[in-house]
Amino acid sequence: MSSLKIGILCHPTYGGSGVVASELALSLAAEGHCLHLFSHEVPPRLARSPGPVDMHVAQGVPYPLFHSTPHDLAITSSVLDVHRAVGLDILHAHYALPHAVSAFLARSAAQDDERRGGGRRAPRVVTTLHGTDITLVGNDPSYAPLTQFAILASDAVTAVSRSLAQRTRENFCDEVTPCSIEVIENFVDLERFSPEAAGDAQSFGPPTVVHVSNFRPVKRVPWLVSAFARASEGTDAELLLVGDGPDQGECRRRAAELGIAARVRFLGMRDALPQLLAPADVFALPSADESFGLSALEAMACGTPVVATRVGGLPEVVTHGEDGLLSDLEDQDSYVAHLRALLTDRERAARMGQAARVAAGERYDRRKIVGRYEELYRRLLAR
Ligand code: GMT
Repeated sequence: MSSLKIGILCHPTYGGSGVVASELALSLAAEGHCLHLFSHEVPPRLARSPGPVDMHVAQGVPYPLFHSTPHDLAITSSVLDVHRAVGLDILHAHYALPHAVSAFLARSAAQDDERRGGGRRAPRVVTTLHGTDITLVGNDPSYAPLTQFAILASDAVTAVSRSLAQRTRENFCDEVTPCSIEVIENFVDLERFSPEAAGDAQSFGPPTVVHVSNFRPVKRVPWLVSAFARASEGTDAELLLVGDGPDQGECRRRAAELGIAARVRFLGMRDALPQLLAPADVFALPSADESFGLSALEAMACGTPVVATRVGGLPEVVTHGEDGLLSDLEDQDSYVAHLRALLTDRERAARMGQAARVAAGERYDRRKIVGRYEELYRRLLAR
């Protein structure tokens, strides 16, 4: 099969779409495709890999007239430059705003070049919806019309869960504006995220709950600190909080108020996620909304069961009673009971963890899912 020239546009986030976009770029490059990644910084997941992906950091020039520097326009220009030089086949935008719009603009400019007779064939645009680009940001009245346009103007749209595809249809599509959305779930590297990453750490220390996120309100990390305080009463269990973000201060205050500061550890942003996830007894994700929950999948691949809320796409990833436990959003009693059940019965937690590893391998293996993106690209190019 011929190798493709693929441009990926993404936010340089520590988690979520920044991880999916970086891992996809690295996996496609490893298959022999030519990969260009566009962002306003190097995404951390890409930064720690030696993989052959050409990185284009496009920040734009600051100017007093701009309230903030328009990175999205700089990214569009950079994509166009690369397309004119090498001829990109595919532009794959991760997170609708602004990347689907940047990709659309770059494609329009490339089509203009083509019409004038001098240009290469314009690239096809694929947009992958990740979650808050539909549920929190994209559907705000200030952005909704543009989000809808970007979805309709893409050559293909994918969503990371059935739940997100359905919510996109409800918010943005109808008989007048029908949209076709393909579900391509997130994926995990089963070699890197593996129970073996635990090394000797497993089972020797106190029972542990681990949580990884960007500490935004949607993740409800202060709520988790309160739930953990109740669930771990009378035990020496620890809560490891990995990542950073706006709610971190509130979490520290709450842990101190509840008298558990010594058992709640703030680890900040870490690259050694498998080594932190694999030895833990439980991964906790009590989000108010979650289109997929990539961090939960990475924990499952490490053999760690998930205690989560029954929201968005989480019930598609976690099977209640088999590889994790789910509670309704506002039911803290149930969430506490689930955490306590696994912290006080480590054998049950380990059994569920084994089931989690199997589920991750059967449904979310990186090779299979990346193959589905590649198939989609080839389908579009054959049109
Ligand atoms: O909203 C975030 O937490 C970040 C966001 C992103 O795009 O970086 O995460 C979303 O995308 C992830 C990757 O597809 C999903 O695993 C997360 O569930 C989703 N977050 C939410 O829906 C809150």
